Amino acid sequence: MTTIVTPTQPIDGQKPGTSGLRKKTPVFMEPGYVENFVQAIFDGIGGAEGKTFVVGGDGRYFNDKAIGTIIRMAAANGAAKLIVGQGGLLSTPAASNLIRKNKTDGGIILSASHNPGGPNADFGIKFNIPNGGPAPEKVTEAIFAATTSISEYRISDAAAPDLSVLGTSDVDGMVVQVIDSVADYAELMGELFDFDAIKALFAGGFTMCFDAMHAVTGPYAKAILEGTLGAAPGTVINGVPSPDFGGGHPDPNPVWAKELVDTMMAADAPDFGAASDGDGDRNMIMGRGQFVSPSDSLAMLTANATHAPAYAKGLSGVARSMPTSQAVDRVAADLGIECFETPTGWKFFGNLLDADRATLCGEESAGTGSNHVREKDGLWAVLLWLNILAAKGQSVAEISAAHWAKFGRNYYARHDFEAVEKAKANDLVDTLREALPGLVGQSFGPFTVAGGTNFAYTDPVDGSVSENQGLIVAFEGGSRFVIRLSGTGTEGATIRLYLESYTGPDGDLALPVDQALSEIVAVAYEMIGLTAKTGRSEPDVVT
Ligand code: G16
Repeated sequence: MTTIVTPTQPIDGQKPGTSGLRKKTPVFMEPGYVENFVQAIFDGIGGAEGKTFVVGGDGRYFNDKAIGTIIRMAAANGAAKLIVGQGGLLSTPAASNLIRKNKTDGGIILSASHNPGGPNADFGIKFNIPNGGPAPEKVTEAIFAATTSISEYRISDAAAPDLSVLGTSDVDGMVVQVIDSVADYAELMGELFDFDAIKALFAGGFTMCFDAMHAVTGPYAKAILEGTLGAAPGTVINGVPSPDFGGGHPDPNPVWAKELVDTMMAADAPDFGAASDGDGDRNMIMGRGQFVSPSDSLAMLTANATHAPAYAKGLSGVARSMPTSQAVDRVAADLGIECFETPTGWKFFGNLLDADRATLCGEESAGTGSNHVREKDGLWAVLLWLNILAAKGQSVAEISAAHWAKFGRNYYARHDFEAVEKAKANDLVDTLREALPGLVGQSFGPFTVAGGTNFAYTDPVDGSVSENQGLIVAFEGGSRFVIRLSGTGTEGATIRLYLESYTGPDGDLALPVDQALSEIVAVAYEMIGLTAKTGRSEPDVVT
């Protein structure tokens, strides 16, 4: 077998965003596109010679072909070994676990997360570092720099092995180990949680619906929930991964997980409902007749985490992304632990977790996780909820009501405006940014502006600074809105408007969310000049 050194040229736009490089699938399928980016990953991390990597993806269209290319390129770049999930499948948290457990030099994960999959949908590649977490900005910048100066890539002409068969093979002197995609992850979950208590819960007639959304979590959820914990067969729905996710968006929110929402809102709803996304790192939590917002879920998990064996000794701290509601801040203050506010992107939690400054982390975008891996973890969040429900013997509704009665309620929603012309979206954000300093003290409807911030973050561990991470307009009394442009969209710009209205423990804690937010929505739309600047008056998606 020989290594072929292929001359190439830089391809525009191979700049990793919030979570790796995400583009339309046909872009990734252009000749040399994957090859250039993978070579840039290897070059950006100082070469692959003698290194070991984990490789896997969420099974979306083109996953198999891209993995074949990565295997042949890793061999040609002198890698010692690849650990690959069977069939090329690994959930993002499972990949993070394997990187850590095997002390590898990192991993390459193929996913566009919650974005749809298929020949005309979305694809993505990201690199995770040896701690198991997404590459921080200094690494993604080095990878991007390599994409702009690349002149050749290296690929073996050996055939990639059959990934459906477990075992070890040799590709041009490199070991490829195909492993069970689920086993190591399932073992880790068994170490973190009180599986006996959850088993007893199910044995006592507790019912649940888990929507895997035709994505990668299906095999994990079936093995753990139905196989190990004894949930009734059929608890996991849409449990077979498909390359186009059954034609849907594998995005666990009330819009895209409608089948689950309908089930949980029905008169005969199960006790508990949950969904996970394309690559298994996001989660949605529901009780009977009730959606738990991701921000509330983080706050409630933080308040109750000590019921799970892994967190029984307490939490060192907690972290949330800036647009996530401030509900968890109140819990952290009550527990007397640190609470960090980071930019959007799981990569910003890595240093806090490594330094044991934070034990739990979470985001409004349906991501929650802990120090067990360095990615957010959908099934982990579901299992922590189950552990808490089992330990407390309460329903989701009872836990929520008690939580709000103690801490008050941060009513919360995110409005997304998709495929907005980039120039218009930038103009909207630029105009508000310039207006921020003059807003303080002004009144809009019932709200008086307490502060306007162009959010910047200084990492408390390594001192690195990330600027321009979103605009915050804070009102007196704890309500606020945040605006930023998505870093994961693949078409035009996606404007994300995050709306939060705080009601204290003595206020009305059981309002419909849209009613509780109606005034702040009207004020925010007006203040950002939404319709004047974009022509839009309704969000495309509300989560
Ligand atoms: C990624 C990041 C998250 C982020 C989300 C949305 O998640 O890991 O930290 O909150 O994107 O980002 P944006 O608002 O920039 O679109 P995932 O699940 O897509 O990998």
